Amino acid sequence: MAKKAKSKPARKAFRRAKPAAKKAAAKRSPVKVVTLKHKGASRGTSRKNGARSLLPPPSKKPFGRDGKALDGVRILDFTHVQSGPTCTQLLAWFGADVIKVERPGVGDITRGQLVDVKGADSLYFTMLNHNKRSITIDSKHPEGKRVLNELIKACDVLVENFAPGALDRMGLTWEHIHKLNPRMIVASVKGFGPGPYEDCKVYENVAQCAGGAASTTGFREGPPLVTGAQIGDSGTGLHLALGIVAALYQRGRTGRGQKVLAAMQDGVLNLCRVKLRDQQRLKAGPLTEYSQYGQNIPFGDTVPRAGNDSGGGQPGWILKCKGWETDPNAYIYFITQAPVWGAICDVIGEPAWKTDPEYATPKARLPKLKQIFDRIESWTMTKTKFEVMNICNEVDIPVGPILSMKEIAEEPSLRETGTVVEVDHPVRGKYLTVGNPIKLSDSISEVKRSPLLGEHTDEILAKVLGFSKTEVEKIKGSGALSAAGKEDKAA
Ligand code: CAO
Repeated sequence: MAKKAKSKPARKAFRRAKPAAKKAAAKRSPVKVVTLKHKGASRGTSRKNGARSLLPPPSKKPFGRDGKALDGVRILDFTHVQSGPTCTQLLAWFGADVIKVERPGVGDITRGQLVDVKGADSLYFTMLNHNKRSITIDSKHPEGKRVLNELIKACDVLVENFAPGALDRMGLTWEHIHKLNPRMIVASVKGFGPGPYEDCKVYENVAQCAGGAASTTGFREGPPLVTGAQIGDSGTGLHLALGIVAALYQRGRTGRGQKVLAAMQDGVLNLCRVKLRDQQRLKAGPLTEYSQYGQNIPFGDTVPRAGNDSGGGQPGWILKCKGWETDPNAYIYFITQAPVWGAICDVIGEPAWKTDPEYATPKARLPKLKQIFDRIESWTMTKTKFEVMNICNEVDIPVGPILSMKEIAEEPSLRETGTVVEVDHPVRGKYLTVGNPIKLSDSISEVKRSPLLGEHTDEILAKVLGFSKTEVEKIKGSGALSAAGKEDKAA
């Protein structure tokens, strides 16, 4: 767990502590609270005309035509299921050469999960493994280990999300990897960080529950709920990707790799940060922006589920729109943002509320939010969600239509930005996927189909590792690249 910021006297005591005591304290927690120095005081940041002097002169090539952000970075991708593959897919979209190592015969378990087209890789797999190359290696076979060692020497980053201890059981300990390649960054997703649960296997919903999302999601009177957004898996993959890019940047200065850990519980909690904020605010009294406050329902000693209340200081709720009786998504999220309260009153036909002291101020409105949203809903129910969207946006009222996955898949603007992309696959044919959600103006992402199992085995052995034809045949003959250790005729 992160160490609490020290109070002043405690900080003084820490400074006075003997070096050995300091070392021991630092060992207990990897998190160090440091005092930031003034910019000018730090070394190695000499700047000329505001730019780092070590940088090359700005490229003259047009934006988007000078390679990709992570060109030259090679990733040994030992990931499976969702969390790890999300991370390496992002790195591949930014230009890294991602070599996915898969178990011979079966590959990533998701290739065969939730299958919709017989004989083809599932959408579960294809949508998480774009822009990668695939090589099959039995990591427990002696020849397989030899190939892996060569890959470790040839790559910059190893990414894995095996169950705790699995990488070590393969013989790929940090010490082993670091000895072979001191520049290697070893990045892992695990369910939990160091502590009582560190040895547990974890899937998405376990992380949502352990990270505080489930206890704060749903309606107060109902059970905890998990969300459809994969904040445990994809959310942690995103955190890990940032850690890797930061480690690569640091390596540019230090020349050495490091371990990067993103624990799913930590990632979810980071995304639930506002709820830990509210936990502490409870000491100061009820959480007035939660609708249970307006309903005179007392608060307990922990953050309650807030239904569709907005997380910030601007009250919001999901309201019915025209057609809600038959369309499960004919709803809109409506925010009664204080600066546009006047516009809201005009739109819903309650102009007197603009000056009525019972409604005119956010404070006066707080205890009446249910009644106010009921009145707004009586207006939204006369319009479709898109009509509400158009009318409200004209006058700057923040609202959001509840879009179904069908509507998102068909939305032309998402196609134009490359956020929703149609990809062609040699076995399954055309399918839709989510492209890179992060847009860089000088590193344009193209979405390339996911690899077939072992599709690039020969290419990687020969071109990346430099094995001769004879050596490749020898490795294949050993059975290290094929299922159940049998000789591999066609990897
Ligand atoms: N060759 C030989 N063996 C291989 C191999 C290869 N190429 N790739 C994997 N294996 C082996 C592993 O070495 C491991 O063997 P041991 O148990 O003998 O060490 C075995 O396959 C199973 O790996 P695993 O334990 O990681 O997989 P699992 O299906 O049992 O568990 C999961 C899956 C996700 C629960 C677990 O990997 C995990 O907790 N990962 C960390 C958290 C995480 O990322 N969760 C998100 C998953 S997405 O919802």
